[in-house]
Amino acid sequence: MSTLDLFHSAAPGEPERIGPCAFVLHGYALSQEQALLSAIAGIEDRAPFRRMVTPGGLTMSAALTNCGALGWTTDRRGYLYTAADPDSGRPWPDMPQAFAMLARTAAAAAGFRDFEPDACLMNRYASGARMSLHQDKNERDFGAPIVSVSLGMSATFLFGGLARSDRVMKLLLHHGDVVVWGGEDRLRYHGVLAPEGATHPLLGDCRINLTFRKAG
Ligand code: MD3
Ligand code: FE
Repeated sequence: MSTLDLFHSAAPGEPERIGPCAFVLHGYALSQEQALLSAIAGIEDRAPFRRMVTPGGLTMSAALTNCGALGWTTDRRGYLYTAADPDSGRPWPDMPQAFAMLARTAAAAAGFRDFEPDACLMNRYASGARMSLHQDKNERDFGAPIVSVSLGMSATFLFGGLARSDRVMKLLLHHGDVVVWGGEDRLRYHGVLAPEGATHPLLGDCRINLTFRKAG
């Protein structure tokens, strides 16, 4: 079977398997788009999107913010989760009910029961912004899955293997798609190319991605 066949093997509405423990739920968040967008607006008010500087001194092209008990940030020591927003000194905004519910039901639909995320990292990609290949390793427990929700413009997601040099597969993610990664796929290298295609009627010329994690 070719790589492309793998991406079209699911029946409509079925989770599409893209790895041993990784699934795409096409359009899973669509029915929640209004609730999600108004929740994002509320979070942005309290904790604006900002572009982080990596420990190596490079400014990331995507802008980020967080909600939930813990938020992912950078400082001179490296990457870390903190309870407070370093820009304001205040706790990160609470995780909205609509976020927590979506993450939990999507995880369950992909076979991961009782997912209780304590962190939601929100990435905003303006045109040209991207995220290069990396692993997500700052969470305490790799046993919990990661749930990702794509909103706005489409973008090509890259997923590789457990070594940076492993072959990378590509998957175009659209507004409303949800991806769930767990088990042996949890530590795969991954990245995302700049937003592509038409601007989005609700979000304009950007893509927003929510990633739910159990970080603490
Ligand atoms: C696969 N974000 O924030 S989400 C990140 O589209 C990040 O904003 C990308 O990578 C984005 O760290 C990709 C999908 C995703 C998130 C975490 C993963 C895929 C993953 C962890 C392991 C394997
Ligand atoms: Fe990541």
